[in-house]
Amino acid sequence: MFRKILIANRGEIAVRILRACKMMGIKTVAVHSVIDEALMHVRLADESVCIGPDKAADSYLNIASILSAAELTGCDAIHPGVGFLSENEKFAKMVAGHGIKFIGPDPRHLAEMGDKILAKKTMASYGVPVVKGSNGNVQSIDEAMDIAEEIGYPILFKAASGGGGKGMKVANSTSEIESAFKLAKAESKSSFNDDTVYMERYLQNPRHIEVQIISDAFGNVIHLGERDCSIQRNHQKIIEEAPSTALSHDQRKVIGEIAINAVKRLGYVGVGTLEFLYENNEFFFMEMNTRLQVEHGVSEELTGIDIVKEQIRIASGERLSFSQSDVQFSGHVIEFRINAESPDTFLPSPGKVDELFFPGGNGIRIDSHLYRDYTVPPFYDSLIAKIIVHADNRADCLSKAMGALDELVIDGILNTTDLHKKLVRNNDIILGNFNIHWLEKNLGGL
Ligand code: MV4
Repeated sequence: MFRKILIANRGEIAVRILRACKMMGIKTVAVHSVIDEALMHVRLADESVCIGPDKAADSYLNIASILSAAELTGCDAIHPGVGFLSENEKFAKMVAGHGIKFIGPDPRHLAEMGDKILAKKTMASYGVPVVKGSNGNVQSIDEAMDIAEEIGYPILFKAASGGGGKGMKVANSTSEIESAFKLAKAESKSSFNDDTVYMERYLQNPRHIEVQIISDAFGNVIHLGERDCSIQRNHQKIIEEAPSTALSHDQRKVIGEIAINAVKRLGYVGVGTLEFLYENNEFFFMEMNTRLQVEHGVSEELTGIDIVKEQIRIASGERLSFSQSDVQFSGHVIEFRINAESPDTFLPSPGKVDELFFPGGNGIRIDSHLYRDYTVPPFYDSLIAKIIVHADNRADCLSKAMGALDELVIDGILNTTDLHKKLVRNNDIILGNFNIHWLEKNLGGL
């Protein structure tokens, strides 16, 4: 097992990783930007190193600086957390080149799944269902017209280097192809410095369903069920839950087996998530996230499995400590993301936390780096806490969440608690009647 892990991240996820390390008897090194000196996990870590100025590009994305910190403190592994360098092939390779273990998959899988066209082709070849489309990059407007005729409208242009919705443009008819194609290409170029785009049939009202998988280097692959992440705005997830109200027992089994088979065929080692769109009882593979995810705690509470601990064990060459038949799914879990944002406009609201009280009790988990008098800086992601609620069934989970959200006090900065208080009382949410567009369509009337 590793002796000392450098946590190349900040905020709540850095605290989460630090907790796993402490439990496993592994020493921790926190790295932080200048303004982040007083972060909770920096206080809790065995050692800390300032890696640069406040801008993420100069600190949390500064590969040379992070590698120096790891060398200086004698770390034998680096956990990249979520976002930042977690899916960066070059970083993973450089970490390995320094004789340090990157806690994540092989760089070749970061590259393969990072290229959305290649990821889709690979998954389709393994029998994973995908949306009908161009099967590769689209070069010209004429070609786009021909493909659209074949697959039918509406169609969607997507960026090959994309993810997070950037570079996506819908065309509802022949007349919209030219502008959609050009806009998608221009946006892809400016966002990813790559104007390669491809086409798919546009699914109009799908759910976002993702499957958590874990696999070791000995060919053992298990899934921890699905998470429904349909409640989102602007490609930012707001609520995640498991199990999804949209799936039957049989559909859950089918998608779990599809995910396991794909991961086995890939030869993928580590934790990961396969993202699907789900519409009219059909799954369509979208992307694979080759890292830990913010919402991993939902699956942890549902199954009792510590995903971060397993991730670290697997990276150090150990076997999965359980098999699929050991995985028990118990009750219902909903995660509420608390962001330092206005609950109405979603504009960031950095500043000092004047008063803080977190709810508690049976089945309430709080993952957060906040403390009273902490100042939320304006430079990074606005996630400040995750309230993860577990109960025997969905109705109890929602009523428990109402109580927990009413107990929660975060004063001094605007945050999304009030939005969640409305959501847990909303009829569509209570009935499970929603898709990926629900929140944006209903925000005005909440
Ligand atoms: C789609 C789609 C509809 N049809 N693909 C958005 C980001 C990227 N990961 C995939 N995305 C979508 N792909 C087809 N063929 C709709 C979306 C989409 C979306 C997907 C998941 C969660 C939220 C979303 C919000 C808008 C659009």
